[in-house]
Amino acid sequence: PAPRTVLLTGAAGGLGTLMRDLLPEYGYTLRLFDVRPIEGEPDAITADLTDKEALREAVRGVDAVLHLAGISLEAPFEKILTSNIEGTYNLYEAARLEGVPRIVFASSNHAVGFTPAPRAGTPLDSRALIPIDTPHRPDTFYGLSKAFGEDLAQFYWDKYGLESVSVRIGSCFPEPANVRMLSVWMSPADGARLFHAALTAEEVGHTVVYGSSANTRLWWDLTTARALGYEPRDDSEPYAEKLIAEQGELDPENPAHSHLGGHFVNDPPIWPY
Ligand code: NAI
Ligand code: 15L
Repeated sequence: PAPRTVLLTGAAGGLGTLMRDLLPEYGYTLRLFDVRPIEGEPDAITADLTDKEALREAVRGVDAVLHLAGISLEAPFEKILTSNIEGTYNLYEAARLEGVPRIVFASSNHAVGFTPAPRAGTPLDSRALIPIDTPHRPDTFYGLSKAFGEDLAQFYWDKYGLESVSVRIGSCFPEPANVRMLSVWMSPADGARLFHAALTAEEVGHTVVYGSSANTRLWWDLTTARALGYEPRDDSEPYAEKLIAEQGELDPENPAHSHLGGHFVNDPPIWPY
């Protein structure tokens, strides 16, 4: 049966706000969780992922969790450790203890960000799309935390039978903002379609999928996402002409253009100070 009540962590964030608008159309009742209060949502749970008691209470009785909370960009390792590594562990442990059967985990392209991007300009069907079983190649401490989250999801499935779908999201924003995003963009409407599929598909065990629309310039293989029942309807191509006119084509000599993770591969680590 389709899960009805879903705990949405990170509900105050960009993606959380988009999903608060879009997911109720699929029949879900959302329970909201974020460390930041959400205006107009008096019932939202305002708590940190470090608060194990709050998490136990938040997951109690839900049919599934859509776990979007965490630091969403590169940050000092200590912060990533607390919010993304320990925080995701705390969520999984709360879900196990409360018998929640499934978590949909917002992983990221940055778990595999150092993977070379398929050559731009090659026709779609002859392009070597990045396979889902490509090795982890994190491009940041942030990406490393997503690789950890995927392994944690696998572990909780193998050890405890708690199911997960890890979605390696590309760029989920209302519009693609640069030429790289033409290849990895996920429209918010397709994002809702994919999360719905991940929440409802039967017997997922731990499934890893890429999260994007059916872009003409797609870089990766959507087979495992489609196997969940996901049918993307959008394509970034209508944005291509304008973005390329403004920014130029991707430069194969620039590591930030020639790797999946974009500028994350070039950015220096952020050290504590
Ligand atoms: P965001 O930064 O706008 O939202 C993240 C939310 O998590 C924020 O509201 C923040 O307050 C909350 N949060 C952070 N640390 C927390 C903690 N310790 N306890 C409780 N709440 C905490 O990020 P966005 O764009 O909405 O992304 C959502 C998730 O999807 C993140 O996990 C991100 O890594 C992942 N993702 C997003 C992509 C995108 O294109 N938007 C691409 C790939 C992954
Ligand atoms: C991510 O993982 C980030 O959370 C998001 O803000 C974007 O930077 C996205 O990846 C991307 O690669 O475009």
